[in-house]
Amino acid sequence: MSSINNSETFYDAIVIGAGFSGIQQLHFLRDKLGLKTLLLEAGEAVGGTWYWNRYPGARCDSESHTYCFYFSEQILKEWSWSQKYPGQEEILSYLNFVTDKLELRPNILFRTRVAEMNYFQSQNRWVVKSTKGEKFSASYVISAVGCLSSANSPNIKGRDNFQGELYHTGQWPHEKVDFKNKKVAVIGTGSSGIQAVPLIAKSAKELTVFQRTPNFSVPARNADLSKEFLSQFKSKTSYYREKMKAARHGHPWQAPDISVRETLSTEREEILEEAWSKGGLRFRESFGDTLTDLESNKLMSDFIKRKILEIVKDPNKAKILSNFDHPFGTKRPALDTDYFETFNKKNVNLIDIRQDPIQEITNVGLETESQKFDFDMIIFATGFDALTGSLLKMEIIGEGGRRLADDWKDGPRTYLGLQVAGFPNFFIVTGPGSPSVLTNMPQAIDQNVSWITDCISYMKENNFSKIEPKKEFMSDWMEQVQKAVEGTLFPIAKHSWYLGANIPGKPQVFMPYVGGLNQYRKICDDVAATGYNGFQFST
Ligand code: N01
Repeated sequence: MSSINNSETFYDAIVIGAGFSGIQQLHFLRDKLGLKTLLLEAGEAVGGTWYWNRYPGARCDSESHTYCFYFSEQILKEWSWSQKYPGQEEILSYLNFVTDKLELRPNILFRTRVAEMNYFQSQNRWVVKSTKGEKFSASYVISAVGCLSSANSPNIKGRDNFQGELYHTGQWPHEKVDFKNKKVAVIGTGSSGIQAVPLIAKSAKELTVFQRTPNFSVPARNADLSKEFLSQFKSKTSYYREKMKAARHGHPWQAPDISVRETLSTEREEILEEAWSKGGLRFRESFGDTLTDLESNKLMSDFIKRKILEIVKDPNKAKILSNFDHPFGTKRPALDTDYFETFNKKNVNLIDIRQDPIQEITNVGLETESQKFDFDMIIFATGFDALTGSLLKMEIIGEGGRRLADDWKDGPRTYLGLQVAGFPNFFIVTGPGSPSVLTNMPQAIDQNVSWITDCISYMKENNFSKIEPKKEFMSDWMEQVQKAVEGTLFPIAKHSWYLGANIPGKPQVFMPYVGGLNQYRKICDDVAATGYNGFQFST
């Protein structure tokens, strides 16, 4: 176990991770509260998710003018997005622009992966240790490691024997990957696979997609942003800010209060056709009961299924792609550009691995139960150990030597997603039990970061040096998180990463709070307004 000694550098606060959360948290603690703050980042540069996910087609499916920081009018006005949905390179440029604008680099230590952190009760301090053995000490530690940052590379038999190129979308190389004249396999058809497949198919000699679960996807209909749009947006930032605050998902719109099944079929068809032609996440918000009423959801699902059957010419491929096993929206649906159309290309094959499971990876390719394939390249688009993966990769040791990994062996437990009993002065941005991945992330991040900053400011004003949640409030919050999901269709999707079901052996607990970011914000504000009800402070 680490011990505090004189060789450590002391800080007021340490932030871990330089994505959207870490950048905003460092800025707020350093510049609003005047804390001596250090940000530790494993990568060589800022960006988080957008630093690591460089696969072809990587793009955000929140609209760019909402997928950004709203805390600075100046930054909102100075930066101009080029397209409706921002691509990975542009988001990375934006995060570098903000980092430079706020002069954050002197407070960031790159190439520093946190291995371990220990809380020392006698000094009320955390000691954070990197994989290289450096030690840093601080009163507060804020995890900003992200919800989807620990890549899941399935341990398929023979994986290490493959002689060709092997990639994971979430750990994509910085050098250009060339698909020309190559036989390529993509395993996985979540958002990453669905974005990458059409682009890989353009230059690969042959592309074979291995699908386990058919995924819903709606056309993105990406487009360049006009000067008129950008100037109206910049003149109305408060309007967008308020709209996003009012919404359950942090986007600047609300689903109308109409039911899919109670709408006349002709009218329903018109609404859905129009939404499909406009594309984007708003399709899901065409009606108010898509995620709460099974019959309504089936009507939406059937509409998408019909679209796939219309687009994909080969009936066998069309059937594999549309044979849905879960209600629309209960696993994260994707936005795409020509995903289903790509299966009409002669060089694109599709294998249903529920019917013909992958047996092993060989030195020259891959074998399913009934077929042998040769590949030059295999790409895992197999997602992440979501929400808890990156947190638990760090050994986090709290009061009295308790390990976070032990406390969470049956699933994560937090109060409001923000703190864990027994781990004083340790905060999590977009932690399990908060709305996080169900929202437009920068908005959820802004709420969490602002709340944490206000809380630390409150502690300073009141001369408190230690905060942690009361156990009974944490249990009560966990019950509320489970109750919120019981009123929805989410539990029907048994194989979802929201539940941890994509990781063998991971406890299956629905992790995000589905009650809505607007409702969650109100709960957090009420807690703060009542002197942080449910938390205990000491001096
Ligand atoms: O990962 P996923 P992702 N053998 O977990 C399959 C965000 N994101 O990287 O569904 C074979 O969704 C798995 O199958 P199944 C977004 O929140 C956002 O695509 O588990 N297959 C699935 O098909 C998103 O939801 C953006 O049966 C295996 C796929 O791999 C989240 O990140 C872009 C397997 C994994 O899909 C994750 O997306 C990209 C195995 N052993 C990502 N294990 C945008 O904003 C898993 N699979 C646009």
